[in-house]
Amino acid sequence: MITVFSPDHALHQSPGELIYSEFVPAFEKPERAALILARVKEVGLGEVRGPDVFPAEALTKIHAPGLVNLLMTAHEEWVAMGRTGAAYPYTWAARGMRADRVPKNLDGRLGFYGFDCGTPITATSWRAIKASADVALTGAEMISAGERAVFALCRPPGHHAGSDHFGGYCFLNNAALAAQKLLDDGARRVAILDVDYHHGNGTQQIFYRRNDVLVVNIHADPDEEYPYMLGFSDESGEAAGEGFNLNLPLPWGTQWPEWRAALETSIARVLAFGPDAVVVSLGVDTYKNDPISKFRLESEHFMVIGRMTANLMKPVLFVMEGGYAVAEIGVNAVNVLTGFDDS
Ligand code: SS9
Ligand code: ZN
Repeated sequence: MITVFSPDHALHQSPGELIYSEFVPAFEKPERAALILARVKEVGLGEVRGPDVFPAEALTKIHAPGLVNLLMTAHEEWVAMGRTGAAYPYTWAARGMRADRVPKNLDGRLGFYGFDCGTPITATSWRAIKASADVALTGAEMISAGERAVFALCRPPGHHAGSDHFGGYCFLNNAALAAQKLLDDGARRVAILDVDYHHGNGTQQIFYRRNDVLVVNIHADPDEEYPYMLGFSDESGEAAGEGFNLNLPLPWGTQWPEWRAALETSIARVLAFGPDAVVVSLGVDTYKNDPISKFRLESEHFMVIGRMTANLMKPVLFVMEGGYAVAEIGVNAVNVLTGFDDS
């Protein structure tokens, strides 16, 4: 299968994140994409191409213009205020505060649109964020043009980013942008299957009231795990979207047999929906050695995930999300793709 990749991903480099009173090196780092690309080449997965460049309107079909504008300009404003380093929020919107009024002050706006302190904006972040979105949109365009499967090697990831919020190392929701593009190109229904260890809260929020995009998530139980405040099994969609959201939370320590059973359930739901295309939000942080996750999948299991996805017999766009066991990330991510291709 063809891989879409942009070297501009490396322009986003988080200086670090504050965890348990310590400022630690970022888990979401450029080596991740570099090692996945190296593995794509090593196994001869297929051609690697760059993205096309899409207009801002492709982004604002999914995201609030105020969010897009903040991502573009926050660091410039940060520097204009005499500050150095990356732009981090330090205050956040809570229930009872104004949601109808965007703060004027930069710190207010970072907190209004941001939802965690691990997702900083540097001087060159926007170029990487835009390139990542373009990679996903290009992949979608290729699926619309008749490709059976495409790998969008996105970085930074996207599934935690909602219509008007960024966080969880995510700025724009690459998978959601791709799904919307598939619909705009003529697909009647698109399913998003999110296999990242963390719940894709952004993707769920974006499509929660819609019935043209089915969102299915297999992830760590938010009672125990980030993002804590979304991803429970009783969230099934709202209004026209009722019944078009499926959450399959699993406990810390989940091993392959239980995870695989959740994938079987997901695949049955996707098939019942009857989509014209499927977007897989491909996180490999379900791996046993992932430094921030607590599932126990082994490298060989990623190949089975690819095989089971191929059994859907639908066009599939793989969009890279998380995975922080950097040494093994290439093997794990590409195992999914070779598993798909060999089926
Ligand atoms: C780790 C903090 C987790 C967010 C994780 C986002 C994963 C994106 N102790 N911070 S796939
Ligand atoms: Zn994740």
